[in-house]
Amino acid sequence: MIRTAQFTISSTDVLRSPQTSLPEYAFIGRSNVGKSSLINRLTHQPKLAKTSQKPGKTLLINHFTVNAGAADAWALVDLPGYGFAQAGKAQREALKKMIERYCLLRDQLCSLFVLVDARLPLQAIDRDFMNWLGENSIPFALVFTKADKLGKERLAANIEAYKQQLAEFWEELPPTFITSAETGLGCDELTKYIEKINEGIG
Ligand SMILES: Nc1nc2c(ncn2[C@@H]2O[C@H](COP(=O)(O)OP(=O)(O)O)[C@@H](O)[C@H]2O)c(=O)[nH]1
Ligand SMILES: [Mg+2]
Repeated sequence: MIRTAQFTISSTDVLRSPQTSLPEYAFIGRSNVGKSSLINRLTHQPKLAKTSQKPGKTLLINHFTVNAGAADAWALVDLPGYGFAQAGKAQREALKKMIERYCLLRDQLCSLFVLVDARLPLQAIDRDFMNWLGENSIPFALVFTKADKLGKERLAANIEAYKQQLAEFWEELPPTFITSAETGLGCDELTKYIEKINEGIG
């Protein structure tokens, strides 16, 4: 159960991230895929993470604490979106470095959630990033977003096609979740997944 959630701090580098031992989960994906919206829906706080219709707004590592002070507390992170085309090359490179350093050096990171738009086929940038995670043994789950924008059959067909694309170069698929920040679809499953990992650690 997510009872409370609060903003902790923003940081520009993993070494400036809060020094806590809470199990941590981070949301990542392309700009505008719905990272902040899903965090808000999960935590039942519509204004916790800043959302925007304009992509490329989050340039910091934003830290949140769930159930602060309780035995079942954990940390949630909203990472900057990758591959924002309109950002300059230097900014894209800096963000890439920030993201990679966080993934590689954040010891308490239990799992990343890689968010992808349920309406789109596998995008090269997501494929490359997930391959990079695999090569570096960084655990992650795949989260399809904006499921409400598709009809039931279309959604099922898209997800199936997406998984088949992944299966072309992976032997094993990561855990997957189908979500909507609009309707709350998949949020209970995501929360339960996190709690199960936390129980395994605690
Ligand atoms: N219909 C629908 N729109 C969504 C959903 N999630 C996000 N959006 C919209 O997509 C845009 C980008 O969302 P945001 O959470 O800021 O994306 P971020 O850049 O990945 O953090 C906003 O206009 C949101 O309202 C969803 O599940 N359903
Ligand atoms: Mg955002």
